Amino acid sequence: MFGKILIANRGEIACRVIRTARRLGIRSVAIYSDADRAALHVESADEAFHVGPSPAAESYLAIERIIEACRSSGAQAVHPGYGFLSENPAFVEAVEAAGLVFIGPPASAIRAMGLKDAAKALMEQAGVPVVPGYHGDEQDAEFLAGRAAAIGYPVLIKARAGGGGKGMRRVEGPAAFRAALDGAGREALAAFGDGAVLIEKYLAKSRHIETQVFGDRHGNAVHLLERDCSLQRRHQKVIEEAPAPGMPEEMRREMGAAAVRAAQAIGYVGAGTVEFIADVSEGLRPDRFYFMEMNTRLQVEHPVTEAITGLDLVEWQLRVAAGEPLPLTQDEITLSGHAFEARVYAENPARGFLPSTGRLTRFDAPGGSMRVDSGVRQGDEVTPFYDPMIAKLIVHAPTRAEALGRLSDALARCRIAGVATNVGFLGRLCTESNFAAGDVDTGIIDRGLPWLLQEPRPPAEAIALAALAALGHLDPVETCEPWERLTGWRLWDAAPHFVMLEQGGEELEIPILPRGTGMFEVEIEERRLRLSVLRHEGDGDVLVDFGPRITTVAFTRRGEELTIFMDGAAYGFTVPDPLDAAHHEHAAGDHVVAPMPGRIISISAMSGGRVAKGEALIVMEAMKMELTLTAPRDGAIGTIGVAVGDQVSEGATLLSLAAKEV
Ligand code: MV4
Repeated sequence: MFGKILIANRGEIACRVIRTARRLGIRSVAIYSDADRAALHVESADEAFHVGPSPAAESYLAIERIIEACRSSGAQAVHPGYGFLSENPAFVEAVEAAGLVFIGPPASAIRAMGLKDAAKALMEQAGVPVVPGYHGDEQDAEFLAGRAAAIGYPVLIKARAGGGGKGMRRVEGPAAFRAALDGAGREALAAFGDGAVLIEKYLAKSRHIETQVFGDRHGNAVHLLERDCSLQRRHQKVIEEAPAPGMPEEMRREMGAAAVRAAQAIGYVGAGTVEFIADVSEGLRPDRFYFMEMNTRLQVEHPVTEAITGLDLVEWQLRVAAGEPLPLTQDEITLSGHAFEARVYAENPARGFLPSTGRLTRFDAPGGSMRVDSGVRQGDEVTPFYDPMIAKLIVHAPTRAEALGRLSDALARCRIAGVATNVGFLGRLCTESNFAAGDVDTGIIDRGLPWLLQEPRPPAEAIALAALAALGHLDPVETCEPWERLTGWRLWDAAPHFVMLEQGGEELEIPILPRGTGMFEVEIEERRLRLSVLRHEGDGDVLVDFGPRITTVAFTRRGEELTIFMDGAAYGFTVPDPLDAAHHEHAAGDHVVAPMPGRIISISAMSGGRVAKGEALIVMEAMKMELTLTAPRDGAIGTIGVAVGDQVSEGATLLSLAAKEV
């Protein structure tokens, strides 16, 4: 076995590989770009080498710099992860030319699968079923139109160099064929520098089912069952599962055997995935699955296979690369339970899933029996340079229903702030009826998109908590001195504090009435909510009594951004900066707000009295300084919410001017 390996990747997959290397007593070397100097994968590895500037083309794709890092570190082998150089045969050759081992297939196997038309021809010869269609060299438009007619419409035109749906066109009938062909060819040429296409029968209702395969250097190959990746959006996988729901045992056997034949046909070594498309217009049938392509790397979704087989696929990769035979025979590989993986992304579903960058001001993934594969930690920055995946949540349970329940629960307990995420979207997807029933197909997300994108409006309870958090009432109280805790509370009558919040483009002004230690009344849309803060559990978690319901909520505040986590949802609010409010008349509007926590020293305003803009109204002591708060505009004094001697928190409304006379 190797003594030291270099991981030519970053993020969660680099961390994933490092974990297994460490367990096997193999030292790990990370590489990093400028943006990743303090990244988790750098910290996790035994050593780390800089390979270049932040853009991947100058760092994680810079073959020479990476080979140089291998030499400097003395690594004996290179794990490519997924993406970046993982399926680049020139990289494999460079690694091998440097006298190192590539932890993956031979360059020849990658090349054999690189062009879809050649791969399909090869697979057909190997007895692997392929979608009825044309995948030859002839590209004459007349000729291709003839083939399309022979296949029977609808047909799908695909780029032979393609993948990810680029250069793909569905054609309903002969009249539309020429235009679609020209479009697909142009797109393929632009994307891959190769305009050649192939034509397939279009399968109207399909599933994406893929088989995990492994080969060793001794001519053995096995499969590790299948995954269903039908839940995709724009050819990006969203939730994957294993095994494929409803898969008949006979079909599993046939698909597995076909995948092994595919691997053997190209002399495959290491971890690979054979992607099939299953025609499910009449349900899953053993004779209705077809080879699509082979991914010659470890895939993002490999953990669901690990969950149901109990195997460590990275360990297998390392053993095979070191020349050991496959650890198990086909008979020894068994299926146990059901697993799901959800990909949590920093992206904004409401804005067309636009990647969201920024600092992860909060990142709490659920613990317990859950597997969370991540390459970032709280406080890290999600940059525009790389894939914005934050984490993969992987659950495993005896049955599909239980596993889906766990996934749903895990998503509900995810607390992420600082960037937009797809967590709510994933949570709703878990409740989609066809998916929940195991009746999946590749169209589920597109058909459900309108409601999957519906972010719920915050309930009154969440707005109330946001208002309390804005005033600091959800912060842990440091002192045990009861009088110090009675912010704004007076025996004879409670003085309301007004909190300004912004939510979903709306401005809210929320009155809060302190009702004693940790007790408040909050008025929202004419409704008075009574609630008590019972306990601070640390890190923003608070136990709240809404009477009769008690629930744990959480909040994160950074600058003006406030997130309330409640009942499995995250609600974002903006709290206008009180410092701005006090100093900028446009923001101050009708209120005098405490710019920081402190004590009221004197009040020169009188209820009903007229004041001029800039006139001193309240003096408070804050951080051992005296602050004079002035009238934000000309007008009459409305309510005075504080008394001399009151302790007030940052953002508390101290005084309001009467509404402007028109
Ligand atoms: C197809 C198909 C229907 N019929 N091929 C999408 C990406 C590329 N890997 C192949 N894709 C498809 N090929 C035939 N002959 C439907 C798709 C397809 C799809 C496949 C898997 C998962 C999601 C998908 C979403 C849209 C279309």
